[in-house]
Amino acid sequence: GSERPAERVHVDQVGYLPSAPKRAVVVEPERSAVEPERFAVRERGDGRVAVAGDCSEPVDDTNAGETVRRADFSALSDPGEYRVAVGRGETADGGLRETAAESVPFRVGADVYDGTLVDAVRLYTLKRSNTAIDDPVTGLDVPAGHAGDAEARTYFGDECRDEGEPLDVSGGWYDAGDYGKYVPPAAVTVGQMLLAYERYPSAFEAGQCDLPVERSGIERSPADGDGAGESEPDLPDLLVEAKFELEWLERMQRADGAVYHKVAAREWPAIDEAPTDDDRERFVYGLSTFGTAGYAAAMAMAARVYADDAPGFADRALENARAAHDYLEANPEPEFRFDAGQDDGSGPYRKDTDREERFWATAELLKTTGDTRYADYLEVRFVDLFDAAPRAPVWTDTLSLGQWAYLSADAADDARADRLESAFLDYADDLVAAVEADGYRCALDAEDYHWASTKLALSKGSMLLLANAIDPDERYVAGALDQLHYALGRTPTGYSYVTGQGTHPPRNPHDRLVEGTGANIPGMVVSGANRNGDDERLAEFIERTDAPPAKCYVDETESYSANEWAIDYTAPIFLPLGHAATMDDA
Ligand code: 9MR
Repeated sequence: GSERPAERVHVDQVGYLPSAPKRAVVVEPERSAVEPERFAVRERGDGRVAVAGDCSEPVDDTNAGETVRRADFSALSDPGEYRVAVGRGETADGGLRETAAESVPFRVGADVYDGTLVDAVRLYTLKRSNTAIDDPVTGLDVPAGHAGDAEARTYFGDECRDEGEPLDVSGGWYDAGDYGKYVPPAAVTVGQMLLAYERYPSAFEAGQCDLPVERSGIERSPADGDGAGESEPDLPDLLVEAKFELEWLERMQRADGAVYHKVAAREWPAIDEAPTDDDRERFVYGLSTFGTAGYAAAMAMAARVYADDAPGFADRALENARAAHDYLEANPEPEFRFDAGQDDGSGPYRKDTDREERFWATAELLKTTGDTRYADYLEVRFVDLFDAAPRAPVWTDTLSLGQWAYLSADAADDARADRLESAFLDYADDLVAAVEADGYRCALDAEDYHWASTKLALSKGSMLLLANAIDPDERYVAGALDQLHYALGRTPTGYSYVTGQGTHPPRNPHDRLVEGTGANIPGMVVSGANRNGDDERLAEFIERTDAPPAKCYVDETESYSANEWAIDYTAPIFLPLGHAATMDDA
């Protein structure tokens, strides 16, 4: 366990961009303390007052169960390190006569999130399965684990399904705090990475992260087909890492185009087992049309994104995507093939419908190829989804990734694309209103504080940046950055929900690689506040403290429903970080 932060003045604990709005959230004291009527932002070194003013009137924040004020210090644009103090009265230098509380230190600078971006990309490298890692930055030093992934068997009940030779499903990232590898979150994670790259290519460079691995990933033999052995010196690190996952994904595809569901063992490893301690046999389980569709979407995106720097790989990705889509066309009913016992030692990632994922797959293929057969498939099967209200993408629902792909495709029908653009703007306008009404400017409503709420806040923020690409509006950008500020520590709990970022990051993530090696791995977006208390430790905390939704969080290793990371939790941070990295460019 650990002490909970006692901060009363909440800031983005990493910091703010010079040109962006800057706000602190100030918790109103319950009784007879000094009222936080005014604020003063002081330089950390000499205490000089850089900017001061009045706090807003108090407002109730029901999600946090608090009354809060805001201190708006957007006028501050000089790079430096600061704290925000709040209190009463005014001194000659503009400071406070009585100080009630002060924030943790934070930075202002154009490069303020560069370290977060680097940590977020490197995190995936450190989570590579079947890969020896010796990382001078974090000290993580692990030999390759789970060697059996190179010849895994398909599994069904007590029997191994006879699908011919054992499969090589090596590579890819461990999903989360466990060592499973699952197709649906992999597809949406790669999708969000590639989307961030497509929107903000200049934010992601080759060599920016000093990846502690060969940039070409697991050695492929020429027999692996197009692109094997390609040298890609110019490939940005983000794309190097996404490619590593894509290469695993393609190993999960069957000859008929369908994609298996996951690679996992029949029981969970203990929380302190390093990868090499876990010698349980792992199997290839299940198969689904929703996972096959997500796969097709990610591969179709890869065919565009890698076309210049890794053309052989891009060609192969397109073939993979088309083959998956052919399977879907031949199998129009949703299928989730469940192998008996497949969830005994791994997460379910189950979804029995697949329309949102099919829509995404087909729209990406249309965008990449311009082939009218994909436009026809959408018209015939999914005409209703063109007019469905946009929703923040998550692994259970990729509708709006598909809507975005469609509206930005050259081959789109103009009238449909226009309607979709308006729908994105309507979504953004509503979300901005909700953000502005929330005490912490968090995009989550009361019901959203469920498992992986931090991810949802970032995903909602990402939607604002897509709207901003349609019709630039500084409220959209501010609202998106507000979700980054939330993830980085301007929260009701006082925690940053990203490991290694800020003064009060999660220090006890539910993570086998961390527990098994003792390493600190920065860049992990943890689940965060979860009012449903889906594990014993968190449930006990909620019961004992009667915590409001936004405070249902514990920084405890045991709490897998509040304090675990997963690949798809960090994924939606790349759009806001990409925007931030390019915002103060001349
Ligand atoms: O992120 C997943 C979340 O949306 C689900 O509600 C939850 C319960 O099914 O599972 C989460 O995913 C976990 C996965 O099943 C296994 N690896 C760890 C993932 C993060 O907790």
